[in-house]
Amino acid sequence: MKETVAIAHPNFALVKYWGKKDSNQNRPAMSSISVTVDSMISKTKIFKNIQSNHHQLFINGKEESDLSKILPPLEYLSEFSGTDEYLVIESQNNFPTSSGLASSASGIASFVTAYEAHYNLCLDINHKVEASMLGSGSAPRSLIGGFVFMDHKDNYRCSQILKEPEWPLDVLICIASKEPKKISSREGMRASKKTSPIYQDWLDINHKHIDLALNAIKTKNMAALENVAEENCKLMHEVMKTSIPSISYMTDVTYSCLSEIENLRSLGHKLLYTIDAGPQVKIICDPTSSEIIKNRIIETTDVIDIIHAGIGGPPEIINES
Ligand code: 2P0
Repeated sequence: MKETVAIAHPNFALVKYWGKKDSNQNRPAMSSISVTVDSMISKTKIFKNIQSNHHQLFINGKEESDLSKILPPLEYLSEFSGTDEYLVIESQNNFPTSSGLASSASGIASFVTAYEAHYNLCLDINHKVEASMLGSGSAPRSLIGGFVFMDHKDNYRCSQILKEPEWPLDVLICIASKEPKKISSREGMRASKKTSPIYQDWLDINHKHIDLALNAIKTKNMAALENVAEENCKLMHEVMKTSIPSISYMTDVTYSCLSEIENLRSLGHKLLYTIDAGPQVKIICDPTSSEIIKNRIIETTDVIDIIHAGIGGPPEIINES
């Protein structure tokens, strides 16, 4: 029986998406910019389900009862394949799932890539963006390697700002906890849009942050990228905090990483941090500083682990024999 396997990498936003324009179509209310990382992988295998007459999704070997993220992309793509086959979808992550490490983005991007190849569809990027976005608003960015811009003013067009080898930075993912998050991004975004008094300010500043980050990336200006990415990150977490109920994904371990980052900066290391919907701290730095930064964070904080990644590429089909 035909099986198709694809891999995709997570991406971390430097200008973030937090809030939807339209929940039904899962459309972000703002543009975003991200970096795709290489060592973290979602691997998704699909094949025809001959055992039952419904789709089945397994994540890390466990069958999921909630198919709400996978069915919308699947239904969208089945318009192109013209098939009403039921599928088994087996997805595995080599990193903690649902804990602020963008497993939805890489999981959905790997599924869309596998589906396209399984049915020989040759979709253009805009259709793959549309399919991925129906599953997760950050997933289209994982369809592309390097630094990626998702433009909400141009129908969510996703484009590459720099290819992965063009600015060879390292990404250190400091794992503060492997527990799944208690409030999903979806619930959190809903609460922020409805209740945060600074949600409108967050929307209003998006355009400025996008311009600053685009310019910083194109000119490979680490200091300028640090300023805009950290300001954007702090503002998103302030939007979360001022929501009702107040949302906080950070823990004491997160804060101790931030304090060590300031120490490292005062020693002259070039680095920036970002934090998403989870307690993990992602550090982007010059590769010459990676080992020192890693050792210092391990020595001075209670992080469980640090994943050492580089800038990643687009999804790939892999043959498993
Ligand atoms: C981002 N995050 O831009 C932001 C920053 C988390 C914080 O996109 O509801 O899993 O499936 O569209 O994409 C995480 O949210 O949410 C996210 P849905 P998603 O990376």
